[in-house]
Amino acid sequence: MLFSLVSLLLATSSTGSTLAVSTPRTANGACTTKLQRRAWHTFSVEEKKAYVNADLCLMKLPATLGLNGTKNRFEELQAIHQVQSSITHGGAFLLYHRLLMHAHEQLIRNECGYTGAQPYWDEVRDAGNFSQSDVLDPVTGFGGNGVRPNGCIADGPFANYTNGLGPGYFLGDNCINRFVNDTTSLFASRRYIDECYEKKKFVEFWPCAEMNPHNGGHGGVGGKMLDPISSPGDPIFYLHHTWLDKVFWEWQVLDLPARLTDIGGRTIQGFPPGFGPGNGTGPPPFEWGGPPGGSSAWFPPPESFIPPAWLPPQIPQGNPGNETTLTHVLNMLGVIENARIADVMDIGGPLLCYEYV
Ligand SMILES: [Cu+2]
Repeated sequence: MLFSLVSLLLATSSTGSTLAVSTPRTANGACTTKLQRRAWHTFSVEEKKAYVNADLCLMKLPATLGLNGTKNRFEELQAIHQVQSSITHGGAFLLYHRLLMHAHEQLIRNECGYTGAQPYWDEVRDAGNFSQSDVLDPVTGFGGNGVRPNGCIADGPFANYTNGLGPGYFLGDNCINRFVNDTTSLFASRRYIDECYEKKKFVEFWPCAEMNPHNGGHGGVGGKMLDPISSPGDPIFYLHHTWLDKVFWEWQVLDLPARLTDIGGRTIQGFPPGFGPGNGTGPPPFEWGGPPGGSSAWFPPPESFIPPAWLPPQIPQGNPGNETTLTHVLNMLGVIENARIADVMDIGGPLLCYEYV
């Protein structure tokens, strides 16, 4: 599988932090005013415009951290994902992406004047019918399907954006491309989420969530979204992973407080035994091993998954062992402060301060 290639050796240097978290909270650290994260389809036209404009703003703000290939703040967020892909898709997967969504929310609020919360894509609502989703609306959404053969999007607010990262680990100008696949988007259906909610332990839940609910969203959009290394180059990534965070939080809520400390799984990328493409437990091997359903949908070329020489040395993970723990450090490369997994297990404080409505 492609991902076994990329999990060979990667990582990056640890850097300091540049942004303070500005969520209101009391002196003892409890959060008081929670940001209300809502579904995209409930946003008014004005709210949608404000959010899209905030992402366009990030794409214009100059990069400041010296991360390879980045020219703006939007790409600095993308670089966090690109250079750490092999160590952020194991047991830390859900927590790392939770913090990355928070980082995006902080940047658009602190640097681009956005006053709302990070929206999510209610993918169950659109499962099997991604092509008609509000998210892909060419006027009020993120633009529609791409145009073959390259799949570059040709309408919407991001049609003219030139992304500096990807495919895979490659650096260089490329478009945001999509190959929307309604059949693959069926893996975003409620039944697959309900299956995961049956799981009692985190070590069973996270691979279940990553398998169908997560991959259904990536594969249903296709193109850059299907790139396991540089997918945050499509702004839809943030709506998708905020949705997955909601799915994760709702599983946690089923058994609180126990699920505020339940963690585990391999520290490096890889499904545990019994999970994974090709063994009958999940969808076709898209994202992790090839195009959805073996269709002709674009998938990054295999050579783009070979870790390049410019990747910095291994990130200190806080727990160098094989098992993901609460002290595992989630490295944000200076875009926001690093956090430990223990800091992001609860979305209601003290570090994070939001709720899903
Ligand atoms: Cu993902």
